Amino acid sequence: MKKLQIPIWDRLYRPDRFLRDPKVKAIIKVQDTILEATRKFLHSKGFIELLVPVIAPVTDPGIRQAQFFEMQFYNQRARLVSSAILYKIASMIAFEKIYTIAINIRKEPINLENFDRTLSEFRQIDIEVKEASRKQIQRLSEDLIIHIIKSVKRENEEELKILGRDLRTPHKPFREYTFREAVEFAETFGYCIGPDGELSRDAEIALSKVHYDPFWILDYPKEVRGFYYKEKEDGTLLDMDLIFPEGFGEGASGGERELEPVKVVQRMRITGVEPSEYEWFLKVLESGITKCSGIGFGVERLTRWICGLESIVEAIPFPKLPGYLGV
Ligand code: ASN
Repeated sequence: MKKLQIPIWDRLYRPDRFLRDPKVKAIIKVQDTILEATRKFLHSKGFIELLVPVIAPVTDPGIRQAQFFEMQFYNQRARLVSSAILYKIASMIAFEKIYTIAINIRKEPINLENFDRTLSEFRQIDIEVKEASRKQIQRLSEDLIIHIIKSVKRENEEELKILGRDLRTPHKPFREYTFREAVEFAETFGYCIGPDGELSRDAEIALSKVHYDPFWILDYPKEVRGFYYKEKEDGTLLDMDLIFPEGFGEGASGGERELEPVKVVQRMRITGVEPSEYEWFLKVLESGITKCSGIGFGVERLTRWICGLESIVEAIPFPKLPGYLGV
């Protein structure tokens, strides 16, 4: 990973100082290729782009230690949307394959350690497919990642040279670990599960450092993830995280959805969510969606990995860091 070229405070508050920098321009051009390649690939597979809101009465509660930003929308209490998940699932009423490049806003804890990969405002390439299994979404994601990398290598030779990034095209299928196996692997490096039941950030980075291709972690425990993932008989979830290699860590998460209203309400209760707040979403489920699966890739995390950047701050032109509004 390359050391941050421009001080963090300039990146937040002085675009006049950094926007002309050749490295910054190179990153933004690579990001443009990533977005264009994503849209081209998904359209070629029959996906349509769905626009989703930024303000809503409720949003995705499965955002781990982060909280929501609340706001007043006329005389109603509203939230800034933390993930497109509810809208992706709702769209399955009418569509087979959708994607959205959605803005996600999360009140992440202010923690200087997180500045390498956590933003309060970021984008996700969110994908949802009717009748698809988790496995099908994994294969689609691998093809998408490989397509993006090949496009960047073809179109951004000069930019990659400026960034000093030697980008390797990954081989598919990507390696898979269950959450249990990943924990056991991390234990061999001296890490254990954090108090929140998740692999700690350091454990995940340690695993990421010993891989040269992205890899999957499957079957997270049901207590630590959102109510929208389907539970298996052994009590783990039909979900997955995609971990980028070389120490870049988590880059995407998704899974097969729980769509049976009774089970969704049960899972809401387990994860401390009040079902009455999600009435509209439960009505959507009651109207009948049989099966769907999806995934969301963090655009800035993908950019960070592809460009080989030390900090996520460099992977977005006008960053919003936890606690720092910037410009
Ligand atoms: N994008 C994730 C998914 O598709 C959900 C999330 O962002 N919390 O499952």
